[in-house]
Amino acid sequence: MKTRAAVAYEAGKPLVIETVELDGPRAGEVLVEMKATGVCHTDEFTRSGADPEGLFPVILGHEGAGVVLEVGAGVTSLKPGDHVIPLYTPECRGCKSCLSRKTNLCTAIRATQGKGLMPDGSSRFRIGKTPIHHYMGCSTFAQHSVLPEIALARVRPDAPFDKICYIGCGVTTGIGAVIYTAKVEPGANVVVFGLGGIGLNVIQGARMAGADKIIGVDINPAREHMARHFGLTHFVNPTEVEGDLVAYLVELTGGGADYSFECVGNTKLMRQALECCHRGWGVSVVIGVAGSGQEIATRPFQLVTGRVWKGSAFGGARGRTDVPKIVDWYMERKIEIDPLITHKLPLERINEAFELMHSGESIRTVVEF
Ligand code: NAD
Ligand code: AHE
Ligand code: ZN
Repeated sequence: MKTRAAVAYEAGKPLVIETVELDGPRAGEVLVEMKATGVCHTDEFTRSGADPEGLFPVILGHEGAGVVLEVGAGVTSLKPGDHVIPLYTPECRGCKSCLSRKTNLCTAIRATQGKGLMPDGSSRFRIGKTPIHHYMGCSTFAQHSVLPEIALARVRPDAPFDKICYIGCGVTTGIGAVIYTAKVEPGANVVVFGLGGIGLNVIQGARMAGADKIIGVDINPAREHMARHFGLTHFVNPTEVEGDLVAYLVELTGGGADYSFECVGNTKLMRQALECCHRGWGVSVVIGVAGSGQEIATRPFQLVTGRVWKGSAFGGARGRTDVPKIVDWYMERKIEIDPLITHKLPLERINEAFELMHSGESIRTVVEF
């Protein structure tokens, strides 16, 4: 079949709207009609050329929601008409990682996914004879995409696509990092670096968990208002802090944060996030992804004295199990999404979403098909 997609031909260049050929679903695969997709900073990370795993040409996008049109042989858990959210972290429920119950990082198809291919080692997308890479197993910047059955969460049909697409990455990553990865407890003091599409969901998760102080650090002063709406108690603009930011945060938290979260992708901030944690028990969670060649550093003393450095991918959530629950939370008004979707665009204008991200005007832009 033919479908419309935004194709990234080269690192650092705008996406190009094209008609592409899409082959139907093979065994264990599902054809999805995408209804909406968010644009996450990770799409920009790869588009820009900073991603060491980046491949071109590619159809980016990993924050979608849509409807099943067709299923391949052997697919049992989904049928045409089902509403689904694509999962860049699949859940096969049979690999060593899924069975361990220690991680959400299913390894069933990670090797081919990282090469921009379906699990059988081929691509379903092409233009003429040129194959186009899949992205994070999702490629939601296309009106239709083919995904493995294990990479789709079935969700309730009354949930609006233009909001729940954000649960495909940002909402789950932010809230999940608080409740599944860090397991923040009531009364904890929390520091969040970066109050964008992820950090604001960390704030929302911290409030749900019953945190006491929820401190947000961002160089964009416009972020304070939205963050307060989601539960922020103290806003810190590092450009206005006299002296050392870490010392300032330790003082503000009465000895150090119980939990901190880095939601920018800046290795200097990752160090500050660790070092502002409380001696003896503070846990710092790295969420931001940093470009090729970048490394984190700290004095081993920081760890010897009891601070813990952790990472979180997709908020530690098990996609097929947890994503439908998070959709329920949204529908039951236990979590809020609507104010975070600051812009909506048609696919033809998707490049404007990256401009809005860079200028700091948008929190999330959603593209509707
Ligand atoms: P975003 O662009 O919406 O937000 C980034 C925020 O960081 C902005 O508010 C910006 O003003 C702020 N910022 C920039 N430089 C700063 C500085 N020096 N000090 C303080 N604040 C600063 O991005 P996002 O979509 O929220 O993504 C954040 C990061 O998380 C990115 O690196 C993204 O790739 C990553 N991410 C990781 C996962 C995961 O599973 N681990 C999932 C989604 C996104
Ligand atoms: N390709 C990058 C890794 C990027 C990364 O860490 N991605 C996160 C999701 S970001 C979503 O917005 C993730 O899930 N990582 C686990 C995994 O298996 O990729 C690089 O640096 O090589
Ligand atoms: Zn993302």
